[in-house]
Amino acid sequence: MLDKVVIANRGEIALRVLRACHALGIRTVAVHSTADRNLKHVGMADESICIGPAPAGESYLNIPRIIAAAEVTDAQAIHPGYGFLAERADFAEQVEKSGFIFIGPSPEVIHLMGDKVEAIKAMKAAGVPCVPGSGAPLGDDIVASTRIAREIGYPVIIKAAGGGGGRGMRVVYTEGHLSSAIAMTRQEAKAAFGNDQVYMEKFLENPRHVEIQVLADGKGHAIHLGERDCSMQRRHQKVVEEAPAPGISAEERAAIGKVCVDACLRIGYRGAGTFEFLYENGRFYFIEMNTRIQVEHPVTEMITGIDLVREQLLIAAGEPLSIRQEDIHITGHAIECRINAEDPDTFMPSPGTIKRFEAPGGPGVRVDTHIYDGYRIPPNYDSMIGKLIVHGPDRATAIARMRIALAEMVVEGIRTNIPLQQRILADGGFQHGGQNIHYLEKRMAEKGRD
Ligand code: MV4
Repeated sequence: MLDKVVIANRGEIALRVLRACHALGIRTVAVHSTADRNLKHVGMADESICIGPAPAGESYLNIPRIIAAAEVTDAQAIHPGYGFLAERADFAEQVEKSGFIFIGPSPEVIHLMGDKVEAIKAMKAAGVPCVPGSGAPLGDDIVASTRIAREIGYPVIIKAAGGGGGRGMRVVYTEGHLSSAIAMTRQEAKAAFGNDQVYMEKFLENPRHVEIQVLADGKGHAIHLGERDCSMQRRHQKVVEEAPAPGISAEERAAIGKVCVDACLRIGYRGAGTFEFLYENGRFYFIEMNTRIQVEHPVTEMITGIDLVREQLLIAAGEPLSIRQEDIHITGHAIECRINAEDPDTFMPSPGTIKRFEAPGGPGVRVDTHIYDGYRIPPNYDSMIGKLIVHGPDRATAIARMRIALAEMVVEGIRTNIPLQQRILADGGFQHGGQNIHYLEKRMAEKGRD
């Protein structure tokens, strides 16, 4: 087993990783910026090291400082959490070259999934259903691109190979707009990602976002843990996630899950991972793979009883996966509401000092947060301050528990999106289930909002 892990992150996920380490008897090293000396996990870690000033570029993204922290503390491994360096192949490579274990897939696999065109090629070759598309970067020949778009059929979407997560995309409804859309997306992609490659897909107009969680040991064994529905989003930021996805049958789950497991084995995947799909008219279309633990992993943990961060640590320690697919049983329904320090109407960040925090409780309620009474939220980072997760025997019970938990939760001193979450949970369309990725923004655009 590992004996000491550097947690290269902050906030609730750093605390989540620390707890998983301590549960396995692994000592922890917290690395933090000067703005983060008072983070909850920093006080709980066996050791802590300040790695730089508040701006992430000089601290949480400072690769030499993080590797130096592992060296001076004689740690064996580095857990990247999500965001920051979690999907940087160059970071994973430098961690390994410095003699440490990167808790995640190999640098080669991270690199493969970072190039969306290469990722789609690899997945298609592994039998994963993808969106009809160019299957390759678009060339400079507009005649060739026009032919591809006609074959696919309008509308099409132009995406940056170096993008992902909603960055660098443009929808094209008619041939007259194709050439300029390609040129503009290419130009933006070059500026934003240093990679001007773009590709084309059929634009699915009303899909849901359904993703499959996998675990693989890199030794020939992989499993899936079912799906999550993350369609409740605003500007590519997920707001509410749930598992299982409403309306997905056990047969559909088993079939798409097996496809993902087989793909993991084919590409030599190791660790926790997520296959992102668009789901429309009963069909799954792969769009991207995430090579990290995700924010919304707790809903999967609640319905499977599997501790995903524990499994990440065991896999990184070289243990073969001890869970077989037959051991995975989905029980009940789980919902996660992201709690953000932001104005519930304008979405402007609302950093500041937490004057009072009361966590909700009761059966099936889980609170993943690093906030406490008197904690000051710095203005330098993401506005997510925690996650409220509930589990119940069925979806209606989970919704009822979430509404009570949101009502119980007290966060004073800053503004939060708790009122928005209350409105979503009270919404008839949400309660019906199975809404598409546009539902929340459309609903919010309607005046009255209830
Ligand atoms: C799409 C799409 C429709 N058709 N691709 C946005 C995030 C990135 N991961 C991919 N995204 C989309 N790709 C095709 N071919 C619609 C979206 C999309 C979206 C996807 C998931 C969750 C929210 C979204 C919001 C807007 C657009």
